[in-house]
Amino acid sequence: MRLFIFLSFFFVYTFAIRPGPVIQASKGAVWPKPQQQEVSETYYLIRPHSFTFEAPVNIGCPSFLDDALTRYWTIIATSITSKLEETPEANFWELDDNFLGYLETLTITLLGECPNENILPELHDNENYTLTVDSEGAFLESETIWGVLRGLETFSQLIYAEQDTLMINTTKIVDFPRFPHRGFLLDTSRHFEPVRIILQMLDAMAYNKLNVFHWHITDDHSFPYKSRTYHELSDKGAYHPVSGVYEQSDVMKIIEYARVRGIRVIPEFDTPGHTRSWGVAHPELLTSCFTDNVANGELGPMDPTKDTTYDFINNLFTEIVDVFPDSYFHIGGDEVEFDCWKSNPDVSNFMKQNNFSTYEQLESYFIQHVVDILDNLSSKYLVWEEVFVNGVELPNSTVVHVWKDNGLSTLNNVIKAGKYGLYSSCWYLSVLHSGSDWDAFYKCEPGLLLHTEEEKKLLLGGEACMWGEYVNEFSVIPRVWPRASAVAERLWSDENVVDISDAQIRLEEHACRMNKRGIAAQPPNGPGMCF
Ligand code: CP6
Repeated sequence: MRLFIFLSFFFVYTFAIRPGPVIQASKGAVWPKPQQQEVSETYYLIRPHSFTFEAPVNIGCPSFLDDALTRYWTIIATSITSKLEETPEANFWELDDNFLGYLETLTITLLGECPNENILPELHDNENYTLTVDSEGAFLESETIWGVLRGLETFSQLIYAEQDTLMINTTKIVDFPRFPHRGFLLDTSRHFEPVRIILQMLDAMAYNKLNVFHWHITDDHSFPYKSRTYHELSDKGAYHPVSGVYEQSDVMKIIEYARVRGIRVIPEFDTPGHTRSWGVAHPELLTSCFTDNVANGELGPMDPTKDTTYDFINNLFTEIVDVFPDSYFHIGGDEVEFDCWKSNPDVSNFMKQNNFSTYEQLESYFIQHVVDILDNLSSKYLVWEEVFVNGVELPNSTVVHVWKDNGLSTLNNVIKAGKYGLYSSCWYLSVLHSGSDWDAFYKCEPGLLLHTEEEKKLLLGGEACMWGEYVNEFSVIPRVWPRASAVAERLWSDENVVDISDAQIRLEEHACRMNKRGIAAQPPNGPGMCF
């Protein structure tokens, strides 16, 4: 009977005349595509409630692996509805030569040492893993807990629902990321995004093997970070002093939630431009703008001429480096508007005294101070491309974040100068095209101009950027997912993984999979339905 029902579904869906073409989803395909995978026709069934992980927890490894196993057990157990508690009738499946029986466990082996409980994810962590499902069972091996996390995600994606049971095909996967920095930027200044939205973003990032949350936390429009040192910044500069701020406890929660998923949190406090919100509580930080040599009441970028500006930044950044444990800090430096500086007579005098002939030199003078502050705090940093282009002296640990149109040549210059490069020019989630637009993100290749191995090593990866002007808590998740998944595959998978029609089928499944896990991803390919 079961066979009959199954075949009739198959017949109806495959051969019946349908009203219009629909992209069929794959089943149990992995997104982002693993570096190497062989799949065969033999399969196991899984009874989710008796399925177990056999893992290094037993030998006293960090409890966060334990938490990861609970998370993935829940994902697997809830990926299909109620009927599952009943044991599927074995008789039917046993008719099938490809049926290997029930998979009861995934055996996880941590090949390297079990790390300290408080270990943080870092740039250049080893995330490699191998995953084998064969007639002997299922086995996940990795040198590191980061690789175990990536392998668990892959394992959970291999399992698919068929009728009212869970299945997994035999397969052999050898996997590792192409790039070490696979980021997602979220702007929480143009619109405030509640903590629960950020936590969901981190879940979705883990489902896509993205490993850096770039938190563009402040900008012109609001200052939602509640500082211990200068709480007036958010008291006055946030949209709301209570409901529009991230408390210290919120920040801790986000960092920890990310950490146990193998995601770094890099804060950005953008200066000297994009700082209008700082000026609500501290107008003295910003440059007064003049009209016809009279102050007109408007404020521009930070005032680069005053020592007090740098003292303030030093105090605030000392706190930030303490609060955010990642060894990198994004110090911004983008889109500085010069009109206000040009209008201000004190700035003009300061430029004469220092023999600056261009405003780029003044901007560099400012950033050089910020860079010195970070060097003193032993923090490494990322900067937007302008900082490099303007010729600020930067140590080789600096990451230059390329964002402007035609960024490939800038990226090439960055790397030729021996600096690390990070790419975002083609990955603006705020830029919309009608219909399906993930393929443009997917087709973008950041490594085109790089040839030697040395050059390729300096390209750390990229980030999908969600600027916040036109998204709020109600729209940001479907705006980002699954469009950012296209970027995630470009950054994880081999550069030869460029087949759009293969990606389309897998992305269809992946978006549905995210939906099942509670992520409000939008449909990537037009008409269809998730099963
Ligand atoms: N905000 C900040 C922005 C942008 C940048 N920095 C931006 C610029 C151009 C586009 C999208 C976003 N909104 N702080 C540039 C890095 Cl198209």
